Amino acid sequence: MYLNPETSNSVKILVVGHFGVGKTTLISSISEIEPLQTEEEITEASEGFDDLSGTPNKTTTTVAMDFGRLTLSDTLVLYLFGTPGQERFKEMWEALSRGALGALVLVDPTRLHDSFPVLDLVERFGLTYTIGVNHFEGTTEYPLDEVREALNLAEDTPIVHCDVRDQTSSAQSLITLVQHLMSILG
Ligand SMILES: Nc1nc2c(ncn2[C@@H]2O[C@H](COP(=O)(O)OP(=O)(O)OP(=O)(O)O)[C@@H](O)[C@H]2O)c(=O)[nH]1
Ligand SMILES: [Mg+2]
Repeated sequence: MYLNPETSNSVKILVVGHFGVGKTTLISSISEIEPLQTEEEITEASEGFDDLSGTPNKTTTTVAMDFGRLTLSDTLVLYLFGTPGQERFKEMWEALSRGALGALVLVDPTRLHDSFPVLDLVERFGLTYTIGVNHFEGTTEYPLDEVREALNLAEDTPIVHCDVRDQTSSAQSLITLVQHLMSILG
C-alpha cells in the first residue's frame, strides 16, 4: 500500500520490551506494508540467558530491528521500529532511538523484573512512553493499577492492555501513546 501523498506528519515510534514479549508480533499484526523483520533462529548461545518458558513455540529472535508503517489519519503516519529484546543486541538502541518521538513499552506482567532494564534504556534515551500490558493466556491477570505500581510509573504515564496479536488492540495502544505525546508536546 502506497502512502497517501496528503499525509503530512510522519512520526518515528519505537516498539520496545524484553525478550519475547511480542514486539515483532505487534508490528506484523498492525503494519499496512509488509513488515521488515530480521529474525534468526534462537541459538544455544541464548540458553540460560533468555527465558522461553512463557513462549515455548518461539524459535526465532530479532537480531537487528523490525520495521512497519501505520497510517492513523489523513495527516498522520507512524513509522514503527522494533528493537531486539536480547541483552546482547542492546547497542542497537542507540541507532534506533535517533529521531524517535516516543516508545510503546510492552510488558508481560508475570516477568516485570525483565522490564526494568528496558525502562532504564527508554529513560536514558529520553523517550516519552506508554506501557502496553501483554497478558499471555494461562497466566495471572493483574489489574493495570497494580502493574503501574510495581513498575513505579510516573502518574501521567499511560498504561493499557494490549494483545499484540490483535490489530485493533495494538492500534489502540499506539493511539494512546500518540495522544500522550500530543498532550506533552502541545
Ligand atoms: N499464547 C500467547 N502467545 C502470545 C501472546 N502474545 C504474544 N504471543 C506469542 O509470543 C511470541 C512473541 O514473540 P515475538 O513477537 O517474536 O516477541 P519479540 O518481543 O519480538 O521477541 P524478541 O525479538 O526475541 O525479543 C510469539 O510467538 C507470539 O505469537 C499471547 O497473549 N498469548
Ligand atoms: Mg522481535
